[in-house]
Amino acid sequence: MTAPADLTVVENEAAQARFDDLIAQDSRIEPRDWMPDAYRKTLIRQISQHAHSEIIGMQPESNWISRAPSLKRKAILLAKVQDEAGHGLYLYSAAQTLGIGREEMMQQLIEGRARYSSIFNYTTPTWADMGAIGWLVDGAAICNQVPLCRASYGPYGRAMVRICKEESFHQRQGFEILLELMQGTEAQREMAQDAVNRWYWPSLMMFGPPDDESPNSAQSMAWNIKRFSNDDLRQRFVGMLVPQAEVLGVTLPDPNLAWNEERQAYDMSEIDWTEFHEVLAGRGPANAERLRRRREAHEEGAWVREAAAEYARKQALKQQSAA
Ligand code: FAQ
Repeated sequence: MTAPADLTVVENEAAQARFDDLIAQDSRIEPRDWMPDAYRKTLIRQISQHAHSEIIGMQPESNWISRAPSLKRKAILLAKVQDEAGHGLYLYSAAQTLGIGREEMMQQLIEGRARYSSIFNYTTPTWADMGAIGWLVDGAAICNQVPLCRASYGPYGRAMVRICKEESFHQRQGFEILLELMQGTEAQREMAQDAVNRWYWPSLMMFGPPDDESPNSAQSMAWNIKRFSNDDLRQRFVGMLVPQAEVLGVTLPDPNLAWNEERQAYDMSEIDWTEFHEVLAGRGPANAERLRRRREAHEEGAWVREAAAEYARKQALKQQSAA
C-alpha cells in the first residue's frame, strides 16, 4: 500500500503534469484547477497591480471632470472614469479567484506596499492632457492588454476581453480631443503638442523595463501569461503611433525616431530609465498625492462597505430562515 506521503507526491506530480499539459496545449487554467504556487503568485502580483492601476488611474482624469470644456466632454469623461473603476472591479474579482481577499489587496495599496503603473504618477495641468492620456496611455494599455486576452488564466483573460473593448473607445475619445485641439487656434495646437511632449516618454515606460532587465518576463511568457516581451510591445506601440501622429499633426518628441528598413521597425532614442526607477521608488511628480487621495477615498467609503456588508448579512439571514 502506498504511504500517504508518497501518495501526495504522486498526486502532485500528476497535477503538475496536467498543468504543464494544459499550458503546452495553450489551454486555459481555471480557478478549480491545480496550479503551481509560483504561477498563482505571479498572477496575483500582475492582476492586483493591474487592478490598482485602474483605480489610481481614475485620479489624473477625474481632476478635469468639473472643468471639462463642454457638457458633452464632461459626460464622455465621466463615463470613461467610471469605466476605469469597473475595470478595477473585474480585475480584483479575477485576483480573488486565486485566493487573495480584496481587503488585503486594498490594504497593500493604501499602505504603499503595492505597485501600480508608473504612468499615473504624472500630473494633468491642461485639458489637452485628457487627449494625451486617451491617445497615448489608453493606446499603450490596449497594445499591452490585447495579448492578455489570451492569458492562460481564464478569469484574467476573460476580464481583459471586456476591458479592451472599453479601452478602444477611450483611445478614440483621446485621439478626437487632440484632433479637435489641433484643428483649433494656435494656443490650442501648442497645448496639444505640449501634452504629447509630456506624456510620450512616460507612455513608453508603461511597457516595463527593457527585456534584459525584466526579471518576470521569461517565466510569464513560458506560462502563456505574457505573449510578447516588454520591448516587442513597446516597438509595436511606436509603430502604431507614427501614422496616427501624422493624422493629428503632432510631433513625437524623439529626434532619433526613424524607420529602419532592415529591421522593419522604428529606431528610437534611449528611454530615460532613471526617471522610470525614480517613479517606481515613489518619487514621481504625483506619487504622494495619488496615495493620499486613495487613502482618503478609502476612509470616506467605509460607511458604504459597512452598509453593504450589513445588507448582505441580513439577506443571508432572511434566506436561511426562509429555507
Ligand atoms: N509601472 O519583470 P517586469 C491601465 C514593475 S494600463 C510600475 O517586466 P512584468 C489603463 C513590475 O511590476 C496600466 N511598475 O514585470 C488605464 C515588476 O515589479 P515586481 C496597467 C512597473 O510584470 C488607462 C518590475 O517592474 N496595466 O491601467 C512598470 O513581467 C487610463 C519588473 O518588471 C497593466 O498592469 C510600470 N510601468 O511586466 C487606466 C497591464 N513596469 O512586481 C486609467 C498588465 C514594470 O516584480 C486611465 N501588466 N513594473 O515588484 C503587465 O502587462 C505587466 O505586469 C507589465 C510588467 C508589462 C506592466
